[in-house]
Amino acid sequence: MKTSIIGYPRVGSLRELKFASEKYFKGEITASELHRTGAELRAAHWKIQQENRIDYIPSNDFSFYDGLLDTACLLNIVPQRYQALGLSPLETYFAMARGYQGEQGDVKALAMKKWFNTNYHYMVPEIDDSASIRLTGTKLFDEFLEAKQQNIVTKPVLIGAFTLLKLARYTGAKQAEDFVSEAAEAYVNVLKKLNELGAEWIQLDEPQLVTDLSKEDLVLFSKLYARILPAKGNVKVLVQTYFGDVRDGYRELQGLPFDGIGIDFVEGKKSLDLVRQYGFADDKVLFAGVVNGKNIWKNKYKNTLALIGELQGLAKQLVIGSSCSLLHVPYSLKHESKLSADNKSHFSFAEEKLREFAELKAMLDYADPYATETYIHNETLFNGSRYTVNEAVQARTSALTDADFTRLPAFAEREAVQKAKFNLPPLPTTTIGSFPQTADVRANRFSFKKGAVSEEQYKQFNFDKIAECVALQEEIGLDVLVHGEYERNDMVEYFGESLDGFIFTEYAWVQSYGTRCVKPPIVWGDISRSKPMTVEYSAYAKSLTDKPVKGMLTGPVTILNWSFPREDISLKTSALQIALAIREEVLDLEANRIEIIQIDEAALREKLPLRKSDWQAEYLSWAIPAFRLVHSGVQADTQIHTHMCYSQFSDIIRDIDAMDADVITFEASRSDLAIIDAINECGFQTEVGPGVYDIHSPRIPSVDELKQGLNRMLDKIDVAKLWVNPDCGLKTRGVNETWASLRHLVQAAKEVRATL
Ligand code: THG
Ligand code: ZN
Repeated sequence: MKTSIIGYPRVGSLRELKFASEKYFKGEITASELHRTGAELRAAHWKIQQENRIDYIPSNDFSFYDGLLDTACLLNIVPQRYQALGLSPLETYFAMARGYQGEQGDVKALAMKKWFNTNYHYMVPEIDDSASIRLTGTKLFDEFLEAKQQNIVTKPVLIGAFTLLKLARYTGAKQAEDFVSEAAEAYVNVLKKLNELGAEWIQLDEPQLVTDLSKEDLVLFSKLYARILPAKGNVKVLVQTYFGDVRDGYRELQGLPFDGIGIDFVEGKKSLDLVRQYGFADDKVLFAGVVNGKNIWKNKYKNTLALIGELQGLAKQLVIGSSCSLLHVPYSLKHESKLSADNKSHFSFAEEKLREFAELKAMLDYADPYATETYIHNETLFNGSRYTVNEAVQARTSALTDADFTRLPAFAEREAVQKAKFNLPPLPTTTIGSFPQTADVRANRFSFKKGAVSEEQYKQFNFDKIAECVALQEEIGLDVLVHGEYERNDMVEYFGESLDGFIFTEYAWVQSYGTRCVKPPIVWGDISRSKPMTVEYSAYAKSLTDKPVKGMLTGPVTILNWSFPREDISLKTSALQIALAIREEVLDLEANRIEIIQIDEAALREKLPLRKSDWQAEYLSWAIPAFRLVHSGVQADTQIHTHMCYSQFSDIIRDIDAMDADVITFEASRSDLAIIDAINECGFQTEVGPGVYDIHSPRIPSVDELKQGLNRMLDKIDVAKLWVNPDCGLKTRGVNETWASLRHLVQAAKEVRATL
């Protein structure tokens, strides 16, 4: 049995690429030193795949920032404003990724978006009417040759033409359809070049195929490949899909002259049925994703062998592989010194997944794989429950009734009570919660973790920061204050660390975008709260001011979405357990005079299923109630806020309103005023704070521009419902720009109020 990997993580097991890139950005190392780090990582990654006898080892899965950005650069999709900077190719690439401010000019970065249903972000290629899509780059070929020099004939990978054209943003009149011939020609030239270099296969990633496809989409796909595939020559073309099944395009895929089709049998609910029903062409290789590329749990060989057994009967040529790129899992367990042996025995990160392929391959060489020691050992791992059980928690989640999900009195009555109580001016001003995590804040946390400062010293430092932050917020005249979240690393890590049922790693980093990584907590058992998590800091902030102070919590859906979930119980059950734990925190905050409580659901939109038909049944039907469960126990005069980071939720606007928060703040400062129209049209009851400026940039917005923004919002939104705030937390911003921007924000609100 042959094995294939779709892609491997690239940041390095100790985040070597992140540190090298950041040094390069600061001018501390040269471009060639950065290239050397890249080459070392690639060599190490190829070698370990080779050691595990992987037959189809990918190349060009490496990236200095993002694979779709690499594809855009390979194919000359570089907007004029970046070309005009006159920088080197590497510098132009980073200008697109991160923006550029310097002697050559001042341009913003390309937009960034979530990669399908993952926590990874890609850079959105931008295509204007003057764009000329053609093969101009060499990265794909360079890395193929680099591996070849190391005696490894790789399978180069590239994002396919369909996914590229669908994910790009069109800034002129031309649309995807207008670029079919150019794009096809560019991929034809890629194939020609790979023929010259002696490549055996190319993997074209087409994850867009697992989304709901229209007739036009299928026409676009077929047109592109009808032009590209005749140029194959001696190179075999694998069209690789992942993150779901290809129910809308299965027959088109079978009908086109692809040599291999990659299908995900882990996340693809209908994948097996499709192959059973329509068969699989004898002249094509089925690259079957049978080992989960997103979870961190050991593969259960019993199930995988059964699946492989059935697939062998359905497809004449079969290769097994990961369900998606291993980019979405951490590197390796080898650096983890604090996890118990028992914990570790159940985990499989990228390196351990390679080992699983080596084992599957070895087992399948035996007439009876089920008699192998490898198999028997694997089975013992799944005997009995591995997870920590908390019967009280299970009893509480199963005893929930409708009343637990319903806050009373209803919104309109609460709104009146709260207006009378808080007596805030019209257009009240606030922030999303976090303030700059400056070097001293990080250093304090780091010293505490290392044991260099005591818990008292650690806390005192944070208290001093809070005092400074509250005083400044009062001085500039914000209406609803926050404590600043100096005690938190990542918001999900923070709550995970404070709750029972999660466990933590030291090095299990997963790339989120560019050089930025997250270290998701792992759900290891039933979740509960043994002690208050945020009350001390919020109560301290409240003791310093007469203004309302917002308590800051992360909601159950976001905590779960940004963790590695357990797989023996439903996501719904885990979400309800987390919701009950956060609910206790909400009630404790309320008991400690915190009258406004924000429960962030930053990631609610992100895990909305890729297919519309799954939205309600698989997700919203439990995600929205889980949020309601958190706050349904508070008094009418406690005000519940929530915050969402991705404002593309026009399509689920009613579900958002059904979260039944009192106020929602969200990102809206970019061109995205569509959401304001949606709010206007659906009779949204929740009060809203669409961000009036973009915190993802260091730019300080002027008072005039903020006033204009507010006035535009007032055209559509009732003044009694509108809040004034930045579009997200200020954690990644600098101190000076933060306070300058907030001063302008308060000033703008005051000037607009005066005109009401
Ligand atoms: N937390 C988690 N996931 C997220 C976000 C988050 N996904 C979406 C979005 N926010 C991603 N944004 C970021 C922003 C900053 C960082 C990571 C993801 C970041 N990471 C540090 C780094 O890579 O240097 C490491 C984190 C740390 O030092 O604690 O800055 O907010 N879970
Ligand atoms: Zn946000």
